[in-house]
Amino acid sequence: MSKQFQFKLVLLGESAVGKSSLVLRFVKDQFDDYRESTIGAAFLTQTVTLDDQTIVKFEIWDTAGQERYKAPMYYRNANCAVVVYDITQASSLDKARTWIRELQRQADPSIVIALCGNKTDLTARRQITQEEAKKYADEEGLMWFETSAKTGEGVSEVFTAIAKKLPLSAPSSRTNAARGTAAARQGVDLNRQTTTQGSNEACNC
Ligand SMILES: Nc1nc2c(ncn2[C@@H]2O[C@H](COP(=O)(O)OP(=O)(O)O)[C@@H](O)[C@H]2O)c(=O)[nH]1
Ligand SMILES: [Mg+2]
Repeated sequence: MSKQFQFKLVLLGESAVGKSSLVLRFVKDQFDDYRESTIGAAFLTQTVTLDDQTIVKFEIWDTAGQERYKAPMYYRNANCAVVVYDITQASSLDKARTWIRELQRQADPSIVIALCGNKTDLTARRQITQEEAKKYADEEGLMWFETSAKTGEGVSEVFTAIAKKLPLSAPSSRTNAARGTAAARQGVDLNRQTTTQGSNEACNC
């Protein structure tokens, strides 16, 4: 019999770096060039099967820039965070560093943080080298990836690697299950406060 583990994941990063597009690619394997920007935050779920025995379910909170002051509600109790930058926008890595500093100070100390450089299909416009981003990630002890939500390159690898890094041992899985329940409750509250979509079935993000 397989075991399912549930974790809360939050996406953070400057506006337009491709957070919603990464989620759409991961959850529905789709990409939309002309998608509307996220209002409030969107909530989706997706599972990753690690092996016959182990399924990791992500509760994904996709945040939007306008909701900056509400961000702590989304990263509080998060088990993992994907901080996204756009490899064609140098300023977006600065913004990612700011998010990471905030997570390191304010989020759960055990949070797994992945830094993700998106839009690798736009190589001709690259402003952030792999070396620069990787060096920073190594210094801070972060996981580091590059992706293209447009082509799908590297996207599932981000979530699979995070799933493998999360603690799945018996004691911590109980903790995480408890956190999952708390996150679900928090989700209900957030739905009232924002224009959050309630589930991936209803989500147009
Ligand atoms: N070329 C390219 N465009 C992307 C990629 N990911 C997102 N975009 C585009 O970038 C814009 C912003 O994406 P969005 O997902 O809304 O960013 P968010 O504000 O961070 O959620 C949209 O026009 C997307 O189509 C990518 O990997 N490659
Ligand atoms: Mg968005």
